[in-house]
Amino acid sequence: PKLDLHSRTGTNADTLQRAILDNLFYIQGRFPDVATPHDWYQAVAYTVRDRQLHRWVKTAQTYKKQKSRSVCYLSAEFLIGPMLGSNLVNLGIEDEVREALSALGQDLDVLLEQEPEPGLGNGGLGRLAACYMDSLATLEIPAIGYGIRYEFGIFHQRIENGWQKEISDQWLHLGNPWEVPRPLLTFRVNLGGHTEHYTDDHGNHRVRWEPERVVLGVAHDTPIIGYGVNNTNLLRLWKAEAEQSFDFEAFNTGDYYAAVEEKVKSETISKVLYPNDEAISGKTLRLEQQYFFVSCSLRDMIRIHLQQEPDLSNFHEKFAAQLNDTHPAIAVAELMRLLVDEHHMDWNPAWSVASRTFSYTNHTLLPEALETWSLPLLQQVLPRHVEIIYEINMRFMDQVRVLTHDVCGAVTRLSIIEEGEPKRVRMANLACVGSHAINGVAALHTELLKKTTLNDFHNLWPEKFLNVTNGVTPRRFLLLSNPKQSKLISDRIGEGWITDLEKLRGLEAHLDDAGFREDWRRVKRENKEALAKLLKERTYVDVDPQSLFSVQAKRIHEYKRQHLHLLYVVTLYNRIINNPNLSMAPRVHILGGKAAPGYAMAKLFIKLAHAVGEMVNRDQMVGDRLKLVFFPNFNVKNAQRIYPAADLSEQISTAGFEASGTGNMKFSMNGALTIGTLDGANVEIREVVGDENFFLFGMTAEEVVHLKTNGYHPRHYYDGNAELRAAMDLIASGYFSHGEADVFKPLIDNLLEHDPFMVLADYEAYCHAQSQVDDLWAQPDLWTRKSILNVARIGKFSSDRAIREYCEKIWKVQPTPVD
Ligand code: 26Q
Repeated sequence: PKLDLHSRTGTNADTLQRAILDNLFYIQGRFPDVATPHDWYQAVAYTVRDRQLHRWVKTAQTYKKQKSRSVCYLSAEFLIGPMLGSNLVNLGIEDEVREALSALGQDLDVLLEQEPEPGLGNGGLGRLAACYMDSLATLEIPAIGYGIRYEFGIFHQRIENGWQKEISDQWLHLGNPWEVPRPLLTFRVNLGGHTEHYTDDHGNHRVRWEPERVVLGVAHDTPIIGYGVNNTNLLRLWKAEAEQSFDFEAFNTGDYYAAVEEKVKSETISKVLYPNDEAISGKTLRLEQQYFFVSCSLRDMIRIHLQQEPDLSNFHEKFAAQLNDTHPAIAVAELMRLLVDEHHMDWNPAWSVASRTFSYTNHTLLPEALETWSLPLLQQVLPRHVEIIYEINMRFMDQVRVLTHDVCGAVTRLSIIEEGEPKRVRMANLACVGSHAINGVAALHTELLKKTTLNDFHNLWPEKFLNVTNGVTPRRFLLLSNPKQSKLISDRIGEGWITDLEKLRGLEAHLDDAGFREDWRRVKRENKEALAKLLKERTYVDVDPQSLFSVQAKRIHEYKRQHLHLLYVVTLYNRIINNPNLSMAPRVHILGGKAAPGYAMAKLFIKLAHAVGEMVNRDQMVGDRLKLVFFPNFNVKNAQRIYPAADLSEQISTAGFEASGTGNMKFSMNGALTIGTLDGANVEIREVVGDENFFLFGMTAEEVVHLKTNGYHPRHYYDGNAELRAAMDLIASGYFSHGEADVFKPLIDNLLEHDPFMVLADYEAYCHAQSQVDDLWAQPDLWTRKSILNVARIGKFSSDRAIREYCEKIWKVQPTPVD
């Protein structure tokens, strides 16, 4: 019989059913009678993967033939989240797979729950990288995401007695059907040791790096499929392995443990994601992680390049490498090392290639959050890179002295080396010097970067600076996570919005259609019912889906001001206590987010949220007027169930501190109104949705700076506002902590004595804005109109728009469609 090549990759329900059964049998070694839901999940996942790989092969062939320029997105984090749902959506086979499964007696929704989430990131920065991978593929841009295959991703958060407990994340435990290990694609990465300078036979000065140890980086590929296109790009993550599984000499002399030790030490490098979303200092392992994945990635790019070109002189024409923050910034020195030491290029042409290859995205304004490494530590791990960084800096300093005449000490601030004991290497300076473009992640953030954090660099090279406001993928965060709202939208304006989010504007034409507004309310109501059910399962708290759902879900940080939110909840509680018959808009306040394990104040916020919730939720006098719930273990999977159910999105950071925020976009896209400060992308969200559709409060970034420089006295606000005083006093009294006044003392004292993020200064304005929320909530139809308008006007915040801007303004790459 003739072999049907497509039988393995066909996408009608019958073929899919056959394939699922085959995979259940031949991969899982199971048959339907004994298969667990997880077995079925794996069988479906492999079925989907076959169809992805089919497209991936076609994609690789096309890119190779067309010799397209590729984007390489270098990021220490890719918070991709569960893959099955989004792959089905992007392949457009969700209905067919659902049908195939139901013929097999299986429910796709149950199987989707089986997938462990790849939590290879902390929060915004890692999730941004994942959204950008989705958009790159959808826009048919050749791209590779390069990162680390952490064996343990971000920890799982469990709550014990109100406190966060970290549980290790074993996402690979039952196998990972989405990745293809490439054991043959392995690089040896040097670490430690010393350098030797010598002259070769032709009289050239050469450098040899004699490492102390060598670690292997093994490629693991996860195909990333675009929506509605054939393009399938690669997420290539590196796993660290030992050079040899045994040190035979040690083994033979009987020292078995010494023999295994090296292996363990090597594999440690990709063992675990650092759960901090701020720079930490002094951690050798973190530096090794960064260098490890950067070195493998650059050498992989060089390998690919040399398959097509005779030499590396036009490397920058074939690759655009984006540095996602400074975490991969050592790439600047590493590419110079590879070009000069290993490929014998002269310094100047090598520098020209490197600086035309790299561009750098900054995600933070806080000078103290900028990454620096102590020189002795760097010397210990990367001796050759210290020499190269000194060479780069010397040439740069010469240039700077001429250009700036050292006005106001600009030279010391621009230097890559920070003087002090010990000296430190400023990774942001290295990234700026080695890149041709530098961007912030929201308009305000970029302006502040230019004026403050990177001001000296902006004075030096104004043309290098530009803004690319962040975006999020509407495939995962609307189409997949909110099928009901998506259907409602598509029924009205067609499906074009999925890849052209500005088309949502078409919804404005339906604003005056009362039936549409009613449908809109019903969908939100159903989404809230689903979340209420989930909340009950996870927290045992009953909430009424009729209430206003006000949500703050993001990493826990003082600058994000979860405590401002909690002070407001306590204020509402006090109002009810003082006036038991108070008539008010019933509210459910939902908080969620992980705290870095070493961040004591953030962990205390979580405890406070639980403590207040416990008292408020069971107080008969309060009834259904007020609930406070902490949703445990906020991750991508949970996020997808939270955004669609929010009425109000809390974006209340101190102005000037949140670089962009991306949760703000996801909430709006799902029909929530925002209560927020003029910070990060909030500014632009308010601009596009209209200020009458946004609850603004609080000081501007300028006012924050002004108040700080003129002396901020939080106690003044405490003394001046009776409700604020009552809320803080109630917490300080031990009312929420079984009479133990000490528990929350650090939090209250900090607010009264320092309040670094000016919570007290913004409290009154925040309460006032919340009252305006209540007023609008009392007019449901008006609320619905504003909700629809938020969605209709949110198109700008698609990651497709952001990626288009990167392609045009920075990467200069064009689409390469795949047939
Ligand atoms: C650095 C060195 C050592 C250890 C950890 C780190 C580290 C890791 C993660 C430092 C920072 C991060 C993450 C930062 C982050 O998520 N920033 C957020 O980026 C989003 C995407 O641009 C923005 O929307 C947020 O405003 C910003 O806070």
